[in-house]
Amino acid sequence: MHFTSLLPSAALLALASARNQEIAVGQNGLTFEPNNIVASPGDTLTFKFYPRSHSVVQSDFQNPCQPIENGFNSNFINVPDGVSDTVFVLTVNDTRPTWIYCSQAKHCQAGMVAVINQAPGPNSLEAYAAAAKNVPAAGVPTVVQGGVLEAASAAPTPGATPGVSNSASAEKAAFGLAGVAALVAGAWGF
Ligand SMILES: [Cu+2]
Repeated sequence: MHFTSLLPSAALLALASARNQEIAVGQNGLTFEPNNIVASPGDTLTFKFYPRSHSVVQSDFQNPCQPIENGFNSNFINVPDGVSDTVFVLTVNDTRPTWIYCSQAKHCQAGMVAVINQAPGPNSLEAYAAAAKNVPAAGVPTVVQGGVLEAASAAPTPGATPGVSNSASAEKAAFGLAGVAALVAGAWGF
């Protein structure tokens, strides 16, 4: 086997192992569930919104409840009841800790925060939430970026990309890879 032929295979393997996780936004009070998310590069996170109006905004540890430049932002998703028809899909592209808050009113101060890939040490989700309590006002970015707002019916399904065991699942896997590639192309920058 030529070395050059190994590279596409490795890339395909990495994509084929990508997983999607769903995060409920505001389903049971001012919460992200789960709020301590562990994800690998290539994985997707699908945020589902519950009443009445919440957002998913990227922050950093040092400045809780404040957006970072070029960070992801879903804007407010208004949901009268039930669950939103719109979801916000993020593609994880590295393993660095990534901080999330809801920019609505004082939700961030009340603990509506989350982390992707929390690292061991003092920069814990608890420490972020504690610091958030003292923030006078949350920052409210207005440009949707860093992720994709899409119909819930079109969003990735939870779990692993299907294995290639027959022609039907092969088609499904190919579709999944195309979807992941499209999401990777739209992934947020740091
Ligand atoms: Cu909220």
